Amino acid sequence: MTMTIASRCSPFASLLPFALLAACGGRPNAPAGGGADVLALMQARNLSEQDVNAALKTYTPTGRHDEYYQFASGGHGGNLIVIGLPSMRILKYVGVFSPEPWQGYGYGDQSGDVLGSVQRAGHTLTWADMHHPALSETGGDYDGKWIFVNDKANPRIAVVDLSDFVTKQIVGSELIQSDHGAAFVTPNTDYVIETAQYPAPLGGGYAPIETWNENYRGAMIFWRFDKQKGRILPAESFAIELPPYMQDLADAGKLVSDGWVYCNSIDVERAYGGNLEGRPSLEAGASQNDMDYLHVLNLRRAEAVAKAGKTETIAGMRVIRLQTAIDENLLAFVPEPKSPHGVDVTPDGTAVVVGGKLDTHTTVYDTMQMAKLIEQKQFVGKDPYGVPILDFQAAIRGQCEIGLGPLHTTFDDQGFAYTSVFIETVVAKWSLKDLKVVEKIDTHFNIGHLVAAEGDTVSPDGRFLVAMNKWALDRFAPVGPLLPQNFQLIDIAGAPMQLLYDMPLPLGEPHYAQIIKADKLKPIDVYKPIGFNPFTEAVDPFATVAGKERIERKADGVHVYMTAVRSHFTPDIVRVKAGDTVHLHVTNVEQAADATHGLAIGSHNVNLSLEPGKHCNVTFKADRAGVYPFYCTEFCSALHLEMAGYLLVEPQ
Ligand code: K7E
Ligand code: CUA
Repeated sequence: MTMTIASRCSPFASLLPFALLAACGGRPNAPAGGGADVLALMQARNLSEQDVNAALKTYTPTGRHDEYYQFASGGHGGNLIVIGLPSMRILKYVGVFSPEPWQGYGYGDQSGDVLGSVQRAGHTLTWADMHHPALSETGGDYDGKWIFVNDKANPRIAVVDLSDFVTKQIVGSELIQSDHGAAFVTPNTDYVIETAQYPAPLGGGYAPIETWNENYRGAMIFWRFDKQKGRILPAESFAIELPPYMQDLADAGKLVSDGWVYCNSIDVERAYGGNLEGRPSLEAGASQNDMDYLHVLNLRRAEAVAKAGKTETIAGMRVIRLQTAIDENLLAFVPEPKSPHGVDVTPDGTAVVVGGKLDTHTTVYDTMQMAKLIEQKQFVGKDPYGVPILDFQAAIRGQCEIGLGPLHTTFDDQGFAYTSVFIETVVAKWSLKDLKVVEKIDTHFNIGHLVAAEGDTVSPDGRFLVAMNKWALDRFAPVGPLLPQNFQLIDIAGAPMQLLYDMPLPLGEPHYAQIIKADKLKPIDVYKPIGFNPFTEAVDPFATVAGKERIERKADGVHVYMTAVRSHFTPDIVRVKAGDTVHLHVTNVEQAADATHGLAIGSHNVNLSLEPGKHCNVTFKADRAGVYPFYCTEFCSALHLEMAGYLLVEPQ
């Protein structure tokens, strides 16, 4: 029998969300079947009105695009995760600090040069501990052009180009041995900030840990970014030496506070562990004091000091020494409560919010007041290194009673701040006006970072917030002892906040993410003109034109000029001699969107992704005689399986 949706709806009408009621009322005679039998579905799947409401807010039908991109750090995976909001569908993993086979990233084309561009202590690095993505900004607002990410373990910064979602540059300095306060950009992306976390002798090298106070140091690097070139300019970058406290997160001032930089520190106790050597463990030693120091840096002045040459070059980096920073009045400290973590500048730039991990408050510092006190040199003391200290009470606007373990803060468009509260495992929404909590929502479980749509810009969007939870516990089907992290999408458009969606993140601890309006991005769909090399951003000198394919033996080896097109490689037989060095130059000569080919050569670790128009170069040694098939790794056409050939390595 056929029941109308209206008759099914009526007994539960009061339970139904608005959209369903509208459907019921609007189409009283809609036939059952398909998706019409909503109540039966709700009952069968044991879904509440709240569940259905959440589903309606996130479900994105086929062919419809998401309104926002979320760029999340891939944590240990060393790649960047691109997620659509509100659907929470993963759109891409971008290879950054780790090889990414699907993109051919790190497998021989020039991506290998990018991936391998920074070695540390003589080691090639194949992973990273990525923490904080930072979208490029113009006037304090995301401009959708680039995104920067850091590697905490092997201090590096990468530049990802959002025109093709490809990593174009990785830089790193031996000045520091770890980072955490990275990557953060200044409001016009003049600089990308990278701050060391664990003090060590500047520039590398050994010093006894007992000489921590004298020989160990922190530093903040300001990597100069050139928007024309889309590249960091190491030669124009500089650093500021800092005392051996563990500098934590940082943020750049904006609008009224543009030109200032704020950075937390932990371990002003200067504990360095030694729990088998008669000293307290690092963690116990580092949490003795009630206050650590918020670092306030005058970037404009630092820039001028660096320009005037008042620097010392250490490990190739121009460094403003600590004494110079003090003499030039470009660094001051303000006490901040117990083991601070997040430092987040408000959208209007007038305040900085700090969360103390062992505190129950967020502390709101007044940026203009601090600038005034520093300019007037109204200091109340000095640290052991002579850095001037501001009075805590004089520097703050107030504190908000949040709950136990506040970490990070993000903002909406209505004057509210949202703080992740780790120990209490909630998001606390509070008013920047009167510093009062208005609402809390549970997270599952133990939230780390959180991010609202464009929440760290001068013009947040509100609407959506994502809680990035460290623990997932029972939220997903069990997968063994190593659990994914849990991204929870929360609707913050109205009160109360509503949990919409749980998304497992199973490849590393993402830490931070940013959310940008989708229409700010204008990615290309093919490389133009044909033969374009994404890493040099020009037509490659070895680009191969259809009809000009050839194999040439030269002094440095055998050069193969190859094209790929549905559904063949030309040439499809490559003959070389054992011991030859082979230089393969492959151009995908297609311009149809999504007509991607791959090129894999067995036993030689050669794996290219050839998007339409793209050119790749790869060099490898054919050192062992044999017959090696090569083939296309993307199912590009009906005759994809036939898109293959042979590398014939003849004995000498
Ligand atoms: Cu995990 Cu920003 Cu590195 Cu906090 S950090 S949670
Ligand atoms: Cu080309 Cu499959």
